[in-house]
This record gives sequence, C-alpha cells and structure tokens, in this order.
Amino acid sequence: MRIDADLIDQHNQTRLAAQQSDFQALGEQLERNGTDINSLVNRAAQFGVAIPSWGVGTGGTRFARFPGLGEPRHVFDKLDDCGVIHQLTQAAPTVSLHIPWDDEDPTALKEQASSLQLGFDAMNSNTFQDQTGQPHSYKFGSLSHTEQATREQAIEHNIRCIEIGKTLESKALTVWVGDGSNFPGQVNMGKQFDRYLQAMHQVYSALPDDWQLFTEHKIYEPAFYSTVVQDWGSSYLIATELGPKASCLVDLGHHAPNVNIEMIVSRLARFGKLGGFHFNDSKYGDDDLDSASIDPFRLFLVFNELVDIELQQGEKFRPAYMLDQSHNVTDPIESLMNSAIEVQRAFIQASLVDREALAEYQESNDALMASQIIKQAFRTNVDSILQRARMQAGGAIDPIAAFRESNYRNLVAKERPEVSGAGGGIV
Ligand code: PSV
Ligand code: MN
Repeated sequence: MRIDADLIDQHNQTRLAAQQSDFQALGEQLERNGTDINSLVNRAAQFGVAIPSWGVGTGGTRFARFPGLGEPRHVFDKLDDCGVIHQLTQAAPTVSLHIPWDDEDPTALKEQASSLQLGFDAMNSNTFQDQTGQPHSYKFGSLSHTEQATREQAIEHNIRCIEIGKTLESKALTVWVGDGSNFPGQVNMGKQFDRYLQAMHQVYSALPDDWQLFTEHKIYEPAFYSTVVQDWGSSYLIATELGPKASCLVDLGHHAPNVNIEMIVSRLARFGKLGGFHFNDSKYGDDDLDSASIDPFRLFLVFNELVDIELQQGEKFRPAYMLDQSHNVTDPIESLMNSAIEVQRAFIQASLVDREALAEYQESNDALMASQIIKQAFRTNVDSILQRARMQAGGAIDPIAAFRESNYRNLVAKERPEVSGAGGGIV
C-alpha cells in the first residue's frame, strides 16, 4: 500500500512557489560564504537512515501501552508503513529487523521490501526475552549465562539472525544483550564478561566476510546494578577482541545524563571502531523519544564530529544510521518521518560548518569565535534544501501534511483490527 503519486504531486504544487522562494533566498545567503546550495541538495539526497521495524507500532512504558489506530499486525504491515515513510521523506530507504519479532519467510520479506523500494539494514537479535517453547530461560542472562546450554541457545539465535539476514541482503548484525546483575555480589563480573566474549567469538566466526557485527552498549536496564556491555569502553574492548569486522554501535539514549556523546563518537571513529548509531532523544534516561525533540544541538554536535571524520577518512567512513525510538503518544509514522528529517537536517547543518575558519580559531585558542562558527551552522534553516531533495526524488515537501492528506492511517485501520491496551509495552 503506497500513497498515490498524484496526491504527492498536488501537495507539492500548492507549496512550490513558497519552496522556490525560500530556496533562492537560502542559496543567495550560502553563496556569500562560497557554498553551492545544489551540492547540499545532492548531499541530502544521498542521506539515508534506517527505520526500526519495531518503531512503527505504538510503544509504551513498563506501566502501560495505549495502542493507536491501525497498528501493524505483523512484519508485512510494518514494511508497508516503512514504505510510506520512505516514499514521503525519501530519507529512510532501509529497515532494521528484530528477530524473532519479525520472523517470517525471508524471501517473502525481501520481495515485499523490493516492491516498496526498501532494503534491509542491520539485523537485531533478541536474547533479552524468553520466547514460547524456548528450552532455556534468559532470566539470568543469555550470551553470558552461567550455563553453557543457555549460552549456546543464545549463540544459535544470533547465528540464525545472520542466516535470515543473508537472504535479505543485510550486511550487519547488531547485538544488544540485557545481561547483567541486580545485586552487588550476584555475579562475578570478570567471569561473566569472559563468558560473554567467548560466546561472541562464536557468533563472530559465523559472520560472512562482507558483514559487520555491531556491539551496542547501554548503561543500565533491564539489569539495574551492573550491565555486561555497560559503556563504550566495554564495547570498544569487545569489538577489538573480536576483530576487524566488529565495531561499536552508539545508541544516543544509552548514556548517563549529560555525557558528552560527540566525544565518544570522535574517539571510536579515531580508532576505526565506530560502526553505527541508534538515533533518538532523551531527557532522563533511555527515554527513546523522537530524534532532536529534546536536544537538537546535541544531535548536530554528533554530526559535526561525523562530518569532520568523513573529511579526514574519506569514503571508507560509512557508519550505519538507524533510528531506535518508542512512539507512545504520537502516530509512529509521523514521528519516524519527522525524526528521519531531523537526522538529515543535522547532517546538512554540520556540512555547513566553515572547517577552515574553525581550525584557525581552534589553533589560536579563540574559544568564543570557534563556538560562533559552530552555532552559525546550527542556526541555519536548511528546510528548503531538505524539501528540494525530497521533492526531486518524488517525496513530499511537507511529509506529515501529505500523510494526513492521504488518510493512510484510517484506510489501513479498516484492515488492521484494534488491539487491546492492556499490559506494558517497552519496545
Ligand atoms: C535496548 O534498549 C535497545 O536500544 C536495543 O537496540 C534493542 O534492540 C532495542 O532497544 C529494542 O528493544
Ligand atoms: Mn538501541
């Protein structure tokens, strides 16, 4: 199910004059600094962020989940929703699947995705929940469990995710585990980490040559005293121990409040171990709020580092960009479209930083002017660049307005039955 191309066209026609006028004004402004606006449109057009399949369903907290209208019933509906997100934004060409949540015939998944012009980004394994009929419980851990049989079950699951991913032409596996402990003394932290590493070596050895393995760290939750892959230091150690195909995934919400994430990004990239991102925003913890909804400047600063690294390392620097959010009070499609655009915006704004001037101010220790250079780029309204990139690729000038005009949510709700609101619903 796609949005009618004529509807998008009409939508764009009514906004075209304003779009052109804004674009021209920004073009003139950028020209004064020697920046060609069209090169930025091309850059925006090349940008893509993956949609998490679990993000298109309404999320919740451990207290409750309030379902939305026309929620996807299964992964095929989720792909339809992702197709709409990409169609309107032209900035979300891939989907990141979670197994077993999305465990369906991979050939059928591939076919449907292709028909929606979608590809697949990293596969995600799930050893943080027990599945019905599963012989060994993950209550006390998975890849780091004290019992070998449980570790083997978790290893097998990860290898299966790779197998499914091969058919989908995914090229990466993201491993996030909830393993840890809730009481001081509950586990031997050294032995637990050793067991985790041993298990990960086995997963790593099943990885095809052209695949990457991302290790995702998280400060706490579900384990509240200690977590096996708690911080970027542990993640770096793991990726280094495993080998060149392993690198670290930075989920923006997985740090203590006020941690300087852009510095972590810089460090990991400097040593070739920055694999990818889960973008989201937060106020207090792993809130999984929409990207840039709380602190757009922080997102921009992350991209400021990324653009800087790209200039140093060139083409070979291509971290995987993925969203990882929970939409509890909004329409997930609208939130995800908005978030994809916010991440794209940060990328383009960061591309506007006058790097030569910045380097000079940094060398001469002119802190005030260095910060002004950064702020100048951050304050630039690049909407018309993003709009132009979308429009040229068949997307909508204003994706959320076009989505509402299309009545997509009500139309799919006719086929997708209402779901009960009972129970918690962390995604
Ligand atoms: C864990 O909080 C996480 O960030 C991991 O990426 C999981 O795969 C995802 O959320 C879904 O629960
Ligand atoms: Mn994540």
